[in-house]
Amino acid sequence: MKKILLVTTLAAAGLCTRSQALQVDSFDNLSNLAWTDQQGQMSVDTAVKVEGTGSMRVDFPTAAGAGGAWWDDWTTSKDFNANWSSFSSLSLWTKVSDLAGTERIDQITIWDIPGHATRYNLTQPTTTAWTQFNIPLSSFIADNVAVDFTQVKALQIKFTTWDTAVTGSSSVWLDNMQLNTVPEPSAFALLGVGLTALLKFRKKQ
Ligand SMILES: [Ca+2]
Repeated sequence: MKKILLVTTLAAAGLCTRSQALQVDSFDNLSNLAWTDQQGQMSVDTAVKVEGTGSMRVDFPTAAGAGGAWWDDWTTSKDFNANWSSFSSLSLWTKVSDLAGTERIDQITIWDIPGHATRYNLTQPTTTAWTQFNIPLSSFIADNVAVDFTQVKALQIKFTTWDTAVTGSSSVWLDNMQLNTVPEPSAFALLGVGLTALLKFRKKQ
């Protein structure tokens, strides 16, 4: 009886944590990127990656100076589904070459078709290892009017901090950006909970 209970509970737990993801960009190539305000040097790194055949790498030259900002943009005509309303979070992997400077992914901005912006500021990294951020879409803060997630137009990523000097000779990597759904209990998971309750009831009898 205990074995049945354990198997049922494990099956329910496994199904409860299942979620779906839609890849926004693999960064195996840079064809989906429209790179503006470019001062860093962007390339595909086929050696340092967490997914597929490569990651996006941005190298910051010493001469970049202060006040620089680096952006790359997607548009709905290129890569991702404009309707994000069924997704709950945006995840990405990032890595920095060192912790001495401020070079990193600093801010992500989502724009809708009417032109409203909502932003999320990432925290300063504490490790040079690959780190995954999984950002709830509800954690993005709108500039003024709330963004309509049924008609997302563009995604912008700002590298390094605004109005802060670039220390130079640093690199930032970005890989495997995905949209994720909220894990929801499936019918099998609910069945598992029901069976568990039934087993407990029988045990009491
Ligand atoms: Ca990749």
